[in-house]
Amino acid sequence: MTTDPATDPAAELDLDAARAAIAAATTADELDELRRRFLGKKGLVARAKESIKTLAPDQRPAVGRAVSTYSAAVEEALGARAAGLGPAEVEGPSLDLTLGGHGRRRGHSHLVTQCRRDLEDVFVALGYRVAEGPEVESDWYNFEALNFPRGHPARAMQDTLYVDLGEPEQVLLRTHTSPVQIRVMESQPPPIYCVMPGRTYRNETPSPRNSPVFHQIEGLAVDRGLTFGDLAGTIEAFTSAYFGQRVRSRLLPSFFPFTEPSAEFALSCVFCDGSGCRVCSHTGWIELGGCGMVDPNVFRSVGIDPEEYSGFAFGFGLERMPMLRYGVEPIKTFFDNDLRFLIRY
Ligand code: 2U9
Repeated sequence: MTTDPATDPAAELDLDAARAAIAAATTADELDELRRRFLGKKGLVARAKESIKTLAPDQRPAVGRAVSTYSAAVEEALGARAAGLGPAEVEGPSLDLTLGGHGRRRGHSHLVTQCRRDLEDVFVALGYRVAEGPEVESDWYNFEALNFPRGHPARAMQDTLYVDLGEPEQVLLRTHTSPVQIRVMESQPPPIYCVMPGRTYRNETPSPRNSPVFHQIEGLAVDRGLTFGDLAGTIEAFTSAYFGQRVRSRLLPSFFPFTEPSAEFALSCVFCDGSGCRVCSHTGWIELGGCGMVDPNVFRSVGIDPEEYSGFAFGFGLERMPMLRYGVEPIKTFFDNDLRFLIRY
């Protein structure tokens, strides 16, 4: 970057230098040290984020995006180098005859947690806040308030795990993070710009490609004058911040009870750059999640006037992001706790 370090906190983030240092690392310990230097609590990225607050508000989004892009690229370089070291070097020498005195390998966050934090950073740089809510929910927050009336066929698509508490089928494990959006809208007036990451549950038999527990992240924006164009631009912004500028996004019509109009969004294939390969079934696109304009019925259920405000929302499975970025598959890998996976990422 060529900007002035005195005025631009992203200016000292030199990606070429970071990549060179990572490429020169020959052991897992060296990589750990570099991860701390670049991405640690007191690392370069953390310091740059801290100083974004000192900038003029109109400068923050651009600098925030630059910091997120740098952080994603460093993360990718660290992952690629760890993969390049191979299991023997990552796990240390296969025959170690030294006695005593070994430091313990320091643990690190699970890949899902890393991804969640990376995405939170991307959205915070876009001006969003992060909200959380309970995993045990009521029928009202999980379905009714989201325009899924009793008996609505869309309820059957979300195989629900009910909790044996109170009235039958009134308490459940949330099937999506959308109930948090209802709670946020109930607790504060617009404007709202919020993301909701968290664990979700479906009544699925565990298999390599299906997990009854998975993670979602959803976003909600409610303000005067928001349009479908704002939604499309937001999807383009966060997908390119996470995957890099080469990745493009597209929307196709769909249906969800809580949004109208609704769309599915897809990324240009990160493996073949959109030219068509086995992973994208030769379409050039990989489907990621759903989105749409908040349905007026949803606004009415939380007391927001749909004549005055409009809003958009989007949601996708969190595991899909590192699956695409690092080629991790199947989804079961995230929940097996296999040390070879946990150490590598
Ligand atoms: C409110 C209003 C609108 C959030 C949305 C989707 C579409 C969606 C799934 C994709 C894959 C989750 O992980 S997944 O199963 N999500 O398709 N989510 S629109 O819309 C909302 C949410 C809350 C009040």
